[in-house]
Amino acid sequence: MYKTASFLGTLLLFFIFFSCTTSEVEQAKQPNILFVFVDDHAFQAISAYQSSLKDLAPTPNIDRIAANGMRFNRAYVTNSICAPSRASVLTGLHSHANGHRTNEDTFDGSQTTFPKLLQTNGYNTALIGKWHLKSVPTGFDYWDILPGQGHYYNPDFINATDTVRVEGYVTEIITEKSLAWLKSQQETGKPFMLMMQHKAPHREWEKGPNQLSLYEDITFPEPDNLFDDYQTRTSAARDQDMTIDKTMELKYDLKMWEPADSVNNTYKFTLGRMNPAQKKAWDAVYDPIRSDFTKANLSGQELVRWKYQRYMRDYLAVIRAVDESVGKVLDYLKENGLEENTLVVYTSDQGFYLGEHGWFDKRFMYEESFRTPLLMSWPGVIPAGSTSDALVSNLDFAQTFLEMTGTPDPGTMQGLSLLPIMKGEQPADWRKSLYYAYFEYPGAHSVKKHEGAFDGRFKIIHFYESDEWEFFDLQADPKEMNNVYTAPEMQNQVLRMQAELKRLKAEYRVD
Ligand code: SGN
Ligand code: CA
Repeated sequence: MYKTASFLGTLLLFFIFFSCTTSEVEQAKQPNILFVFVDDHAFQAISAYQSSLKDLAPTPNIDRIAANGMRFNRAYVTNSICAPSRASVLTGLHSHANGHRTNEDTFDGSQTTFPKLLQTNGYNTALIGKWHLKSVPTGFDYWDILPGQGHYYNPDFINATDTVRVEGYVTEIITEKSLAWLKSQQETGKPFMLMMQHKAPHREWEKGPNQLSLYEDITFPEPDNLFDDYQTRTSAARDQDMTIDKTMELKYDLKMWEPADSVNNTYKFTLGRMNPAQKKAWDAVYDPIRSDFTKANLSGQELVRWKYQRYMRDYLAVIRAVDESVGKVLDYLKENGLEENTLVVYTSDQGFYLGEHGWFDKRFMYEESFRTPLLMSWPGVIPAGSTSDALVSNLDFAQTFLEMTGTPDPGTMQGLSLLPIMKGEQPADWRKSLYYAYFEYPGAHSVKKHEGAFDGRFKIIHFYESDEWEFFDLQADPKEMNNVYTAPEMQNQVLRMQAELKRLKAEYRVD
C-alpha cells in the first residue's frame, strides 16, 4: 500500500515536472518588479509617514503599499538631485564612481546597470516617464520618456523611433502607458521589471484637471522653522537661492499670471501648451485667486505665509494625481493575479523642502532632502504593516533586484541587497553610516558643494570649497537648527564622525 502510494506520488511529480518547460519552472520563481519612481516627493507629504499633513492631504493608495508591506524610516540618497540619483539607482554606484555628479552630466549608458543584468536573466524591462539622463536609455526592451523635465500638460514623449505629443495630463498619461505595457506582458511568459517614473510633483507643481480645486479651502500648518534665520549654520545655508520668500516666483511657481501674459510669453511651459478647454478650467480656479491676491497687497512675512499656502495647495494636489496613479496600477496587479509575485517599490529621486528652513527644492544634506520616501510590498516575503529603521540608500536597489531575481551580482556595485531587511531581519553587520556628496555648484539654487557622513544620529557636513563644517545631533535637534561643530562637549563625536567620513571615502574610493 505504502509502496503504491509512493510510486503514484513519484509519477505525479515526474508528470508535473515534465509538463512544465524549464523556463516555466524558473519563471514561477522569478518575481516581477514594479518600481514607481517619482520626482521630488517629500516623505512629509505621504500620510503613511504620519506627518502633520496626513489628515489634510492623505495619500491612501500610496499608503496601501505600506499597509501591505514595509515602510522604511531611514531611506537616503547618495546625492540629492535628480539625474545623479537616477544614475545611482541604475548603477548601484555613488556619483563619483558612475561619473554622473550633476544634472549637467550625460549618463554613460555603456555602464553595467541592473536593468541590463535583469534582461540577461530573462526579464522584459521597460521605462516610462521621466528619464533626465540625456543619453539614449540602455537596458530597456521598451522605453517611452519625457524630454528633459517634460511638461505637465499635453507633453511630448520620445520613444525609440519618434517624438509624439500626447493630449492630456502627464501623470495620467504615464499611468495609461504603464498599464498598456503591463497588459502587453500577459502573453510573453517572461517576468517583468517596469520603472514607472512620474514627472510629478516637480516644480512648478501644475495641478491636473481633476485636482484644480482640491485643496483650495484648506489652510496647511506651517513648519515652525519657516522663518529660519540660519544662525549657527555656515554661509552655505545663508547663501542658497531656494527660499519661498526670495526665490519662489509669483508668476511662474504660483501661477499669478496677469491677463496680459499671452500664450506667446514663455510662462514658462504651461500657458502655451494648454488647449482652450484646459486653459478655461485653469483660469476659472486661478483668476479669482489672483484677483484676491492683488487686492490683498501683501508684503513681508504675510506674503511668505500666503506663498507657502499656495505652494502647498498646488504641490499636494499634484501628488493626489500620483496617488490615483498608484491606485490604478495596484488594482491592475490585484485584478490580474500579479499581486503575490510582484515587488512594488514606491520612492522618490530625493526628498524636498515643504517650507522647512524657509525653503523649497532639495540638494542639501539636511534631512528633508537627504532622506527620501521608501515603501515596498511583496506579499509572502515582506511582512504586511512592517517598518524598518535600518540605514538604507538608493544605492541598494540594484543589488536588491539582482538578489531577489537570482541574477548574478557583478561584484562592482557599492550598495547592499535589502532582501534580508525586507524579510524582517537586520544583519548584524549592516552599514552603520552613509556617505553623501553634492556637486552642482555654481548652479540652480546656489547650494555649495558638500559631502558628509551620517550614522543615524550624528551628521557631519563639510562645505569643502570654503572649508566650513556643520555638525548636528539629530536626537537633540531633529530639525537641524543648531550647528554644534564647535561645541566643546561635542568634540569627541565630531572627531569620530570626521574619521567616519574619511573611512567611508576610502571604502568608496573617493579621490
Ligand atoms: C529645474 C528647476 C529647479 C530644480 C531643477 C532640478 N527650475 O532647473 O528648481 O531644482 O530643475 O530638479 S525650473 O525653473 O526649471 O522649474 S531635478 O529634480 O530635475 O533635479
Ligand atoms: Ca528630483
